[in-house]
Amino acid sequence: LNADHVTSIASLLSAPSSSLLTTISTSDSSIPTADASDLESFNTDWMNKYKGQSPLVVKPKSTKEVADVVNYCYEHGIAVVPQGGNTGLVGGGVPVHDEVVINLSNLNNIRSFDEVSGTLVCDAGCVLEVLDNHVGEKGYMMPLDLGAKGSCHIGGNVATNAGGLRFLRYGSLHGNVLGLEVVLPDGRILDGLSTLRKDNTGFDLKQLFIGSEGSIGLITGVSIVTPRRPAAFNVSVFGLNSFEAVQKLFPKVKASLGEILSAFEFFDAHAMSLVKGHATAGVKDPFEAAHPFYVLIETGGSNKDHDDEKLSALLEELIEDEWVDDGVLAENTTQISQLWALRESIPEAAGKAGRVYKYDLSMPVEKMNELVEEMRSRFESKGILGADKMFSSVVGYGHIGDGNLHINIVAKEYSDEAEREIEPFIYEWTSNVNGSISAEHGLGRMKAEKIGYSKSDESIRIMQDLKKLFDPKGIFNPHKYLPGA
Ligand code: FAD
Ligand code: 2HG
Ligand code: ZN
Repeated sequence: LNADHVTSIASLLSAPSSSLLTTISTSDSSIPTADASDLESFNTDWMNKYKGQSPLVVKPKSTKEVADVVNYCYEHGIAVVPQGGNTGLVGGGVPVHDEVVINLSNLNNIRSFDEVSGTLVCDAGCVLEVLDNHVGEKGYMMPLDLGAKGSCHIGGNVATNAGGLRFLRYGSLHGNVLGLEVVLPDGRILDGLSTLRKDNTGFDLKQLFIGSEGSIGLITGVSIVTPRRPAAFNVSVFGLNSFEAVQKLFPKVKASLGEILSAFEFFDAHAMSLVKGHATAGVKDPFEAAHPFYVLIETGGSNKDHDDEKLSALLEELIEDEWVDDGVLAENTTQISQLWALRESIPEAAGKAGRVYKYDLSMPVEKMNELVEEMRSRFESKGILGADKMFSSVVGYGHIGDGNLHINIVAKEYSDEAEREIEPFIYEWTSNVNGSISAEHGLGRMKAEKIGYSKSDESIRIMQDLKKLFDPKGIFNPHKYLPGA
């Protein structure tokens, strides 16, 4: 490791006296060995952008095993990377050098579900979609939903404070998580798995771990409140001719649909082209003509007739009074999935088109498209945007109902030269409109040194003090999250 405060795992493994492998052995006495290709997926992130060289991946099956591994690493000054489903988009879940990967996929039991309160208690390594199916059978749903639901873990969701597609309706994990069980960097277990909705006794410590991206503790258990699953869902997609029309549509839709609105997402024509050209088979443009912008709305309510009536009246008005240029309404669950696929498969389509620089920004809604267009014309004027140029497309989309814009810039290759064309310009621009350079994906490796664009020096110093308090040896997720970590 290129850090003084941690021991190189490679040197420990090669040292004849090293007992690391045997010391961390689980109840299974045969310790599997791995070659480089087995380790590659744990060392490489979802985007293929960040790569580490860890020779060791540990997959504990219980909180006690996590604590033993972490305690061993603490005693020996060995750096670790907590890893969930490895779907993170800022390089936080893979090693920078040869840190030990503590992968939680074997810590995946559902501990309890209370059908009266809707409170779920589970291991951190449970996959989000598995949990959603589990509580779904009892008439509930997880309060968050993301395109990565089939792979990401609830522990990873909490560690990144993931937002996602239904944040608009169900809010942040800071509100939905009731308690956490966390292994601290010295191996102590902080048991805070409360199921209480109200508890004003002292500092709310769990909040520090929500969104801390594995920098101060490893989440092993999660207690979370789940809302009732709506009896009826409806999804509609509109084509609009300007970004101003998108902006105006949001308050109109909110006012008309009220409590049944569960998502309000947008994507531009460039994103639609990407999806049509590169997404999985079956994704189809439902419109005859292309539109500069698209909005997807979802409703979820307890009375289908009531929702249908409300939505039909709104759609009629939107078309007649030209709020939108065109619109389609899903008639069954297959069509609902098809419409959602247009929006949800944008990241995957971008990944198939090339190497993707991803920016996840919060800013006033009226500024969003200005930035996307400025980025595009900046590249055009330099002659570096086009099918076989440095960048092939700039797409804008996101959770507009939450003020969260995603910009994906598709490049031929990842290179310092390409990155210099984008940064620091995009961060400065965002900072100048008082936005956030990380709305929901976190800081990870990508933005550890950039936090100053969104937070004051004093705030950063306090965060660094907190990091030292929890992790005095700096062994948890080094080189990530905070400057100088
Ligand atoms: P990982 O990628 O494994 O890890 C992410 C970070 O959390 C790392 O820093 C890691 O060290 C830490 N970590 C993981 N598990 C633990 C743990 N148990 N304890 C402590 N630290 C831990 N994000 C959104 O917010 N909204 C979206 O809509 C969204 N959509 C996505 C769509 C796609 C197709 C993809 C690929 C990603 C998307 N993401 C989205 C990003 C990502 O899925 C989320 O950040 C997710 O919450 C990460 O979970 P994970 O289990 O994969 O974590
Ligand atoms: C989404 O909203 C995710 O689809 C991913 O947050 C965004 O890939 C991205 O940039
Ligand atoms: Zn998102």
